[in-house]
Amino acid sequence: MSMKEFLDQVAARNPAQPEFLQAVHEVVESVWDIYEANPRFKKGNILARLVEPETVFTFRVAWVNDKGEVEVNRGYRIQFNSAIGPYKGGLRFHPSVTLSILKFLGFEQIFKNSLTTLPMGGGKGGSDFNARGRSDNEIMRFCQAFMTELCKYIGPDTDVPAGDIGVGGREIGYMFGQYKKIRREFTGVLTGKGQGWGGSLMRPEATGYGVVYFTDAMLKTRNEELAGKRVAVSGFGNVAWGAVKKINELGGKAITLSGPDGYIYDADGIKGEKVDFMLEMRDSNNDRVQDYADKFGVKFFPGKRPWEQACDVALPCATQNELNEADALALVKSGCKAVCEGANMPSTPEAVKVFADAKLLFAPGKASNAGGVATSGLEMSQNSMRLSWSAEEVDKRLHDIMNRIHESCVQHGRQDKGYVNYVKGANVAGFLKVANAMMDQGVV
Ligand code: NDP
Ligand code: 2IT
Repeated sequence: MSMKEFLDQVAARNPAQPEFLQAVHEVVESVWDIYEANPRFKKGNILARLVEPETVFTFRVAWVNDKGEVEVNRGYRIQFNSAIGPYKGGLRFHPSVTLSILKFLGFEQIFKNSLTTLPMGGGKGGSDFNARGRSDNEIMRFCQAFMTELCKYIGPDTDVPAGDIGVGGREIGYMFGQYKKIRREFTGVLTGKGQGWGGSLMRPEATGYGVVYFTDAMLKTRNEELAGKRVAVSGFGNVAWGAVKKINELGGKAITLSGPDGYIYDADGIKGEKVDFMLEMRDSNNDRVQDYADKFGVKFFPGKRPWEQACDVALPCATQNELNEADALALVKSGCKAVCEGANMPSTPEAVKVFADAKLLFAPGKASNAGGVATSGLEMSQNSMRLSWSAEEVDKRLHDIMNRIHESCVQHGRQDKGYVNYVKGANVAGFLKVANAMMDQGVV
């Protein structure tokens, strides 16, 4: 069977799942030559097994809002692959959530988790719940209703969810409380917990810090560093916040943030109290980045994306497909040297091609944003040992893991004249470990 035939078959089996098919295409294109060259993998029909989730749960989430009305949302948990460890991956609460989006995220998570070097399988879940304008009580009741069903399928050695868009420390707290009440056990069943009750220090910062460590490692391959660089950041949530903090620490300057309403440009750099204000914006459930412009008197560009600003480095940290071909061309034209994905699949396939053709440094999210789930893995270790490490200890491990992921990408993605194709490198390195584990475990 040719690669095209294989991909056509996957498309036919998964109609109306464009994001999932996009993620599958990228991985299959990267690993097809290795698959073809390895009769063992072909005999085991590894790729066909990999694209089929082990289990998919969907469930009704019914709850009562503050007006006394009954609302109904749909909940999901995709348990994609457990070849190298218990399912692990975040929960996303956003009105755009569909089965396709969660399957793409769960599929990406398999290879990302493999790259971290920690024993975690791939999973993802969430709901089409819209947090905009909700009271704290409504969020609590929704989280409780969601966990009342989810708690049947997860456990510290089975499946360990965490946060993603719309799910942060507050939501994890409400869900953990409900899990504990129903299951009568205090275990590390969720990560991203509060620091007084089993959460790891540095988990909130970890994804953004990891993205910046990875960016710095990429720049060093070309004898450059982050210090002194102008960095365009998108999003204003958890990942963007951690990235901006670390950009400042390494001497770079973060110049943009974005939301569904547009983007802000801050020529002085987003630093000091402005970084703390990002947390306020995120917790306000307001969905606006314009508040930043109003408060600090900087320019706001409604309905636009930050990629039109000249920058040295771009970190897309909001959501999937937020950077298209035209954006990529604009970045290349303005002299951008590195694009490092903080979000999952923020660049469209056409944008990725522009970056590859221009041979600029481009890191796919499954490698560069793996610091979040890696630190979740460190939280699981601390929970199992019933002790907690210092912030320095966790940060050091995170930094080491990001450097090792970078090395794996270089090892498997090195091409002509020293150019490193990080997409290929990440996919091949992530795939090999999982495929070999699946072969060892037989046809299951
Ligand atoms: P947050 O909820 O903290 O922030 C997400 C940001 O993206 C918000 O600014 C949000 O605005 C915006 N956003 C979400 N959906 C859309 C949309 N459809 N159009 C435009 N903007 C949108 O989430 P995180 O920072 O945790 O996640 C950001 C990205 O990073 C996601 O792709 C996530 O999968 C990825 N990621 C997260 C990790 C983590 O540890 N949290 C780890 C690795 C990757 P709003 O919600 O107001 O629309
Ligand atoms: O996309 C991701 O890697 C996450 N949202 C983090 C998952 C986790 O289990 O910490």
